[in-house]
Amino acid sequence: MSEKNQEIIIPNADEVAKELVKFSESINFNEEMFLNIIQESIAPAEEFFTDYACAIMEVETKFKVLNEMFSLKYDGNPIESITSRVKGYDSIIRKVIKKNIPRNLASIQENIHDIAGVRVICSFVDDIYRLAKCLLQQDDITLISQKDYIKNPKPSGYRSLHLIISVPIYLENEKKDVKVEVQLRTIAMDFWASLEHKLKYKKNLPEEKKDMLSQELIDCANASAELDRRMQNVRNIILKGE
Ligand code: 0O2
Repeated sequence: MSEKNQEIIIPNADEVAKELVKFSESINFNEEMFLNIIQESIAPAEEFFTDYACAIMEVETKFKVLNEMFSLKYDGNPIESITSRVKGYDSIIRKVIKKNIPRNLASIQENIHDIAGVRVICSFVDDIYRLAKCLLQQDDITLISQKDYIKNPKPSGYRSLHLIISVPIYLENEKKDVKVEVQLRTIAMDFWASLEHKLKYKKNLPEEKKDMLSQELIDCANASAELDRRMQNVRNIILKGE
């Protein structure tokens, strides 16, 4: 996912357009035929990605509003940072192949739920559940599925709360419901996940070293879960003493 406050990146259609220009020149297309191809193939793809970028804006705004509201009520911001991304063409294609789903935009929309991703980083575990509850009780949000990898961590040690939601976006003459994956995690969970992600994509490490690091990361995940629990306890005591 992108850095804090970075612009949402919509996968770029420039490369596809360049290939199309080359192709049209090689078979002597006229301008009108070329524009038709652009209209028929690139425009729907751009619209597809723009819908997800708009849905991200809606969800980010909802979290920013909740952050402001909580900071007034509880004297502190529950959200440390929000990062978002629209999945790139390459990862979408990899998922289409992995899931063996039909290769068209409608099927991708239906079957791939994390094309729009919003990651919300909190200091404390309690804030994760409080924010998720507030988001889900908003009447324009529909919960499609929820995976609680905090209560039930993955064997790798991965912890986060995942929500797949549907949010409406309002366009010129229509309303569309768009799916967004929201990942809520603490700073410690995020620190762990980014390091583990690096190990996953490290290709040139010998197998035994990978196994040793995976085990080390499981131990780190347990230590970071314990740290989250202790920090939450300290905070609870401070709040009670007020
Ligand atoms: P990226 O680049 O992070 O977007 P599916 O989403 O359909 O493939 P599933 O099982 O429903 O499958 O997804 P899951 O495992 O609930 O959540 C997928 C996302 O969670 C991943 O996205 C990661 O962001 C994160 N995640 C899940 N497990 C791990 C893990 O063990 N380590 C780390 N570091 N992250 C994890 P993607 O698609 O992998 O990519």
